[in-house]
Amino acid sequence: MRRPAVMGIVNVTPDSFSDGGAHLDPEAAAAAARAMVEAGAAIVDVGGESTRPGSEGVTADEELRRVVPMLERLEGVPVSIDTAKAEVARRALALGAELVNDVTALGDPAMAETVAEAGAYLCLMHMRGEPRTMQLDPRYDDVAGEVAAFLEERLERAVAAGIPEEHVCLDPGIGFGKTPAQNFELVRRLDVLTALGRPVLVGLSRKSSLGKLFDPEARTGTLAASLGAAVAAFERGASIFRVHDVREHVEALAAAGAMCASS
Ligand code: HH2
Repeated sequence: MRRPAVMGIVNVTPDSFSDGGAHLDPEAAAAAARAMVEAGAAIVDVGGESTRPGSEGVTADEELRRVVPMLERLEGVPVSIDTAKAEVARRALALGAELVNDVTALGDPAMAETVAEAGAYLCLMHMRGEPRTMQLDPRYDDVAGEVAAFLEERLERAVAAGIPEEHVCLDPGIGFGKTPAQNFELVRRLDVLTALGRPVLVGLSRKSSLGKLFDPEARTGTLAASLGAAVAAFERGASIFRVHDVREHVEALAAAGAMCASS
């Protein structure tokens, strides 16, 4: 039986699209992370820079100022660091993080070496362009094929830098330079990504594509829509789910998993 794993999201940022400002106190952020593990999260993804459409990004110093006080309070909690900067990844790994969630898939030339040296895990995510401009009329001839080709090339790069292939998972990057229709096509054709032989992580939680099913102006999706999307992705082969609402996803995916189980 394929067991779905849930990655809980804790953004230590003032401006993340959904939980921005909710976790600025490091003690409260650490408590939220521990509660996610108690609710069934396999790992907690800590982020200090919003990548929402239109965002400008922050310096490494500012990112470290946000995440380090929280990471120092997370002993015993499995942690992933959501960063595109090797400098931030290095510090987080030294503080016990086990996985680097890189939304630029090795955009920083020092990232692969940093992950390899630490013997850490790595999530490679596809993004078209950069957050500031990525939603300005994204076009693809074949979105699933192009995303898969990009991730395959970055996976080869990671392995060439000394990261064991078994340490890498792949993510189509829902909402990162894609229209709602392109996001849904990526989930519908997830087999093109699972064919690369690595676990596929998806981040559909509360994303605006889900909200836009009901309201064209929506900036976030509802919990119910997030659960439906996660189950659909699970049925198409995704195995790791990056979510804000951990307990609800653990329960929904356990139910979906029980019905997929072979006896
Ligand atoms: N989505 C976001 C951030 N990091 N990482 C992966 N691997 N996959 C995703 O889909 C993904 C991600 C955006 O969501 P969030 O962290 O909630 O918001 P923000 O970027 O505004 O902080």
